[in-house]
Amino acid sequence: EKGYSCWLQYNKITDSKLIEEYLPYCLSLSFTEDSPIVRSAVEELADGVKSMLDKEPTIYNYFSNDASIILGTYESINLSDYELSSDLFEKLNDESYVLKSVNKEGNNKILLVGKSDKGILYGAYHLLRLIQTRKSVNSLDLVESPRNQIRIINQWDNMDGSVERGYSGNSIFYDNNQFTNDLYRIKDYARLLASVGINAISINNVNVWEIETNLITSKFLPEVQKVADIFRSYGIQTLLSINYASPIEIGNLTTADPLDEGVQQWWAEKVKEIYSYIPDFGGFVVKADSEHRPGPFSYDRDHAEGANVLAKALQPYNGIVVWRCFVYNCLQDWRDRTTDRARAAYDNFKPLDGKFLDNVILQVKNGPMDFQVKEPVSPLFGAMEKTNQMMEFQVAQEYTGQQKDLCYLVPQWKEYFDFDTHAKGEGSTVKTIVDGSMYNYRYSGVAAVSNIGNDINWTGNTLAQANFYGYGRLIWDPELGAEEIAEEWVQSTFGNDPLVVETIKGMLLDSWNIYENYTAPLGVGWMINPSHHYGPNVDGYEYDVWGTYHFSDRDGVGVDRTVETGTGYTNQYFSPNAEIYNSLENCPDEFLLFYHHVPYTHQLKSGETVIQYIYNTHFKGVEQVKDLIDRWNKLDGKIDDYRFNNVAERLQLQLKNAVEWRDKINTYYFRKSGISDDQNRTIY
Ligand code: BDP
Repeated sequence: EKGYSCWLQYNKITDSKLIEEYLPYCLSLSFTEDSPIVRSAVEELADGVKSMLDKEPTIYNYFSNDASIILGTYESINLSDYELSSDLFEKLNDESYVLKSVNKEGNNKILLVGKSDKGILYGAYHLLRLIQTRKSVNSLDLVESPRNQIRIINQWDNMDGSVERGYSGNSIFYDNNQFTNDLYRIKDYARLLASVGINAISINNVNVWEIETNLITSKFLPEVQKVADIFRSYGIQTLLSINYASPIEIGNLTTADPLDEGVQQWWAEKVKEIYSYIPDFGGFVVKADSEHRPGPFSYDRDHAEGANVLAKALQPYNGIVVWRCFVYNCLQDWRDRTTDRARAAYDNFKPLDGKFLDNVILQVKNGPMDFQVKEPVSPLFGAMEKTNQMMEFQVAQEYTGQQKDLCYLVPQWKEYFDFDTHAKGEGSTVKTIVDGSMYNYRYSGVAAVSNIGNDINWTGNTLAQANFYGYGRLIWDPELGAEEIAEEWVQSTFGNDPLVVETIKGMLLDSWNIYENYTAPLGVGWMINPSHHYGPNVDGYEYDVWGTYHFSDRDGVGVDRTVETGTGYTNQYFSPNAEIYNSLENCPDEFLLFYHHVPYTHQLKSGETVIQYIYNTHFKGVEQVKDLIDRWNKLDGKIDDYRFNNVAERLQLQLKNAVEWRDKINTYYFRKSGISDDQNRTIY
């Protein structure tokens, strides 16, 4: 095993007690209606059962009372036979399902009823997960619905085969400016995505270069269609990132002005053409007026005007525009210390609330900066009552160790979800905004940048699969615990040996904090090498036009974002968050340097000074990485060599990285501050 199957291992069960329990339920399978999605569910169940129980189930493609697994939609199954009523299903959404164990005339059966075929597929994966994690299936009585409507993954794949911020090989979609022929791998990717509930994918980078601009032309649409056909049979809608200047670049127009009639007409026809290939096409993902990408600003139009021209074209087909809010001035003058990149998304978008058509959804990064190891939640969440929003996470570990260093991100994502914005008083958590319930958004959900590539194990570091898995599971149900998700993932991926499960789970759960310990302290962010974003670089961004500084000098460190003396960013939050962050006294330590510039001797709530905290965490972080290595080494021989070595090698790289961070950060602050470590440890 090299990690290719990820969490869909379906390893043979050897415990005879378990076989005794599962086997009677898995002898045969009957499906009451047919569709490509139902076929995917049946195929997965049959393969999983055969592999785990060594018994190929008999398959009936009609209703058979004899079958031990019966699956169908609520309209095709005689619900009353199983003490179910259609009232229940009327209240559920299209992706919901019921899993129920029943005993009919002395025979154990499992009933899997979907509201639609998508529900059946998700239920099939659920059942397989239960068996993989050795849960009892004797008294199942589950009703499941995803909490978030759009659950999308964004590929940052370029057609030359490279992946922007990819740390696991090249693209599985493209090579040499063509689509790859390996449709099997794309199908396996669809299986992985569907197994954790992902229902949409954008298949090209948000930065759309010349060649990818042609994805929406007849040159490539037949290929996009093939990919979309595969994803469709796993309940996944396909979207494309587009170039805002397409009317000029591929349409021979002289403008891309969204208010120009010729441009509007052009988009309408273009969209019609796309739907002739892909009737359930999802829509466009757009990065406009950001980091040198074209957009409506060139024509003095705002983002709403920019997005609406696309939305209008997509409306007749129920397509959506996913408009990204990662907009800031990346050419700010580094001598201008008043520009605050953190303010940008809110300043640009908040004034436009209510101006977007209702098939536009704003995709907002979790924090105001850019996927740092620690940054507060974006103040845009809650601030736009009349505009659909979704949250963007980054599963790819761009700033969190690039899949060399271990960093399990589910705990971080949970913090964002659980954050109380107070937008409508106490309890206005981010998760109730992004799931659409707080403001009744027509479209809502969560997006994330994918971390996969064509490495044999998909994610470079095998343990980084946990982030892919965890992303899907958490956005399906934000109430799941980070530990629960980690445990499921380890069991499905590495089996059920308690030592293996406890060790890997523990490593995952500790990893985010460890990474934070040896990198940028107390929320200050950005002390990373510019451009490739791996390893420490204390003053790199100080002299970089892209902005973001930590303002360290001989007297202190941190960014003053207060209203009185700083950038005023704190005011973008609702009360009482605004006042809490604005106050040096009340600001939580974890974000202290994000909001305040303080002397090195400033005392944290723990009693430690800032400078001593920096030294302590950086020494500690390295020790913790050594400890991770020891913990992993205990698994030698307990898991297969390939995956063992894959992780062991990366842990060594992590150690090297942590040592470099420790030494550079500690030395830097020692020299800046002139204050010694109170334990006299070696600082260079
Ligand atoms: C940053 C990445 C850059 C992306 C950009 C984005 O460094 O490669 O293009 O985000 O999200 O994190 O558009």
